[in-house]
Amino acid sequence: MKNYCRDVACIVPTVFNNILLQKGLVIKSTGSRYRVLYGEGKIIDCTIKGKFRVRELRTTNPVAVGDNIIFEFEKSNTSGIITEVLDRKNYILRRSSNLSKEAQIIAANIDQVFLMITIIYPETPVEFIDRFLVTAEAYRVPAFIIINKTDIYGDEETSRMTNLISMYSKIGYGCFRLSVKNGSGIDTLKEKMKDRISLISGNSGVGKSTFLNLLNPSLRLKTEEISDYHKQGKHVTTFPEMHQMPFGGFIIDTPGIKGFGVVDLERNEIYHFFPEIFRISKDCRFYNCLHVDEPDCAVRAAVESLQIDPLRYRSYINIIEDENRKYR
Ligand SMILES: Nc1nc2c(ncn2[C@@H]2O[C@H](COP(=O)(O)OP(=O)(O)O)[C@@H](O)[C@H]2O)c(=O)[nH]1
Ligand SMILES: [Mg+2]
Ligand SMILES: [Zn+2]
Repeated sequence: MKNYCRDVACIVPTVFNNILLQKGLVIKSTGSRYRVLYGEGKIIDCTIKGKFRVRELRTTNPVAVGDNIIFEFEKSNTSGIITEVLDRKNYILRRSSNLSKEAQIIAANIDQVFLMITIIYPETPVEFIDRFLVTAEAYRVPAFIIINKTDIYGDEETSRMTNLISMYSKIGYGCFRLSVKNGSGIDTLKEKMKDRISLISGNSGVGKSTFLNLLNPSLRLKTEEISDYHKQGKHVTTFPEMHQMPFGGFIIDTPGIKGFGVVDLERNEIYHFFPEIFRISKDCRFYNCLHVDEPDCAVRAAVESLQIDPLRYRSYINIIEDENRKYR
């Protein structure tokens, strides 16, 4: 039991105006109630008092998992009131709904994000991976790819996996092969996640819950959740949960959350979030080149010569076109 609010001295409570103020870490949120970890592994349920706002941002939830907060005990001492949210090092958002300008904070103070994918059962499209990576880049959170279910891959799937790993490693994204089923690759990931706050995402069915259960058997998360599937498309408000790991650190699970919308991603800066495209874009003739049909575009030349993978370029174009649609 250590390291759970790293920068915050959780252990030492302060007395201010005769009120005992305590620092804590939000590990679960249901929208109005928050589960807070404080002291040496103690847990208390809290509500909030006052208004907490993220500057220049309309959020539907003032407090999210991963937040470091200050709370005071209610008279009974069995529950608490959050009075302050400490500065966030980062946070990940999604739009509350397609039409809304309001955003939900999914989680705060994340050290790293992992996208779990599978080559088959289900197949994860490259564009889905790229949208995730773009979001991580926009938030400046280090991103990694976990390829699960390696136990069922034959020659063809293994070769597709190897190609993906080679494509993403070349760009600079760390990739991990995993079989939750036979345990291969698990120790490397434990080492990577130890003492950090990690967020895991991925399509339904890739094995996230099974993975978390293996890392922390006391979680007993439901696997093969059909309900997740039915939630897709509907805007059901789900709140992610932060799970404590016995080897140190936390993993945030995002059930029912399909994608993280980057609020107000500018169309002309999307290529900044494709590191290999961004690097080459410096050689384009026009400083404001979008790499679509401009003359003397270094990016398109690099796609022709396969220096940039055409699959990645296609993801880029599709994301741009989506943004175009929004502005029409
Ligand atoms: N063959 C194989 N099946 C797996 C592996 N990991 C998970 N599964 C299976 O994949 C299905 C979906 O797993 P689940 O953890 O519910 O996926 P989630 O939707 O991402 O949480 C379950 O039937 C798991 O038993 C693996 O490494 N190999
Ligand atoms: Mg699940
Ligand atoms: Zn260009």
